[in-house]
Formats: sequence, C-alpha cells, structure tokens
Amino acid sequence: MENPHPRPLPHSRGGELHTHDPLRPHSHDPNPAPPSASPDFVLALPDGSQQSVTPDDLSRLPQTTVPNCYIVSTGHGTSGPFAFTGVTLADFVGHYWTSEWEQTEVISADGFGARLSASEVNGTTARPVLLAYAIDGQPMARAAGLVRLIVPSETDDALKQVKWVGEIRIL
Ligand SMILES: Nc1nc2c(c(=O)[nH]1)N[C@H]1C(S)=C(S)[C@@H](COP(=O)(O)O)O[C@H]1N2
Ligand SMILES: [Mo]
Repeated sequence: MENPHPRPLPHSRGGELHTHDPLRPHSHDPNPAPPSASPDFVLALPDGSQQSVTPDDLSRLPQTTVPNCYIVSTGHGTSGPFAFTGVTLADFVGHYWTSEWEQTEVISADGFGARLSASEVNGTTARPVLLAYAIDGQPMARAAGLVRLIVPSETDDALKQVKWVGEIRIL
C-alpha cells in the first residue's frame, strides 16, 4: 500500500542504501535483525557538518521516560505497554543545533525512516518524541532497536517507531 502522505526527499542520496525512499515507508514486514552491529549514528547539521553520536552521548543529556507506549500495527499486531527512556528529540536537537530548524529526518541503514516537523517535535511535550536507549528500566538491546525513535503520539501503524537509527538530519 502506498504511504497516504508521500513527500519528496529534500536531498538525493548516493544509492548506497535501498532504492525506495526510506522516508516514504510502505506497509511491510518489519525487519527482525539490525542492519549493523554498532548503535552509533551520524548527526548531520544544517551547516553541512557531520558527527558521530553514541548511546553514551545520549545518556549524558537530560533523561526522559514516557510510560505506556505501544508499538501498533494492524498488519502484525500490537506490543506493549512499554516505558521508553531516552533523550527527547527536542532536547537532542537543541543540544547540537541552537539556530532555527524546520524538520528532521531519522533514518535507519535498513532503509526505514521518518520525517518529523519541528512543531511535531517541540509540540508534544506531555508525551514527547524520544531517542530511546532503554526500555522498561533496562538498557535496550541492539536487536530490540537501539537507538530507537519513539513517537508516542503515533498509535496506528508504527511507521515512525524507527529502530536502529543510523542517521539524523536536521534541516
Ligand atoms: N529500522 C526499522 N524500523 C522499523 C521497521 C523496520 O523494518 N526497520 N519496521 C517498523 C514497523 S512496520 C513496525 S510494525 C515496528 C515493529 O516493531 P517491533 O519489532 O518492536 O515489534 O517497527 C517499525 N520500525
Ligand atoms: Mo508495521
């Protein structure tokens, strides 16, 4: 099934990943296995700079826990409730980029990703968007998605619950 809200990619990519647009995921069976061993990811800033970020780096930023999160899919069921712990995406972006920004792209090397607007990221303060590194009080295993984007407000198809974050672009 086509994504009902297709949006064009602002940048083309080298072709090193999949040929489909990871920010327009279609309904599919979720990948069971991580695309690589390392949980480190690349942060690409609007000024063109890039840096590597580790789960340790995240754990030194303010910590937030969002309880009662569900991973919902009409196609392959619902799991939860989970309490996810991590840094809010708003705190994360604010730490690394203090100027204006409009949207962020969160992409896994397995070809799955989500695009979030600044208002979506900054506006969900009660149940904020997280970069999660722990689940139910335990460190998250790589196989379980470390580092995982958790969008608690999305409760229909899990298309924003990106496992194995490999790159975050601030735009
Ligand atoms: N990187 C990555 N994240 C992903 C997926 C995927 O294939 N790759 N599948 C999504 C889909 S369609 C679902 S239903 C959920 C499944 O999450 P779970 O493995 O924790 O149940 O992960 C989402 N996040
Ligand atoms: Mo899914």
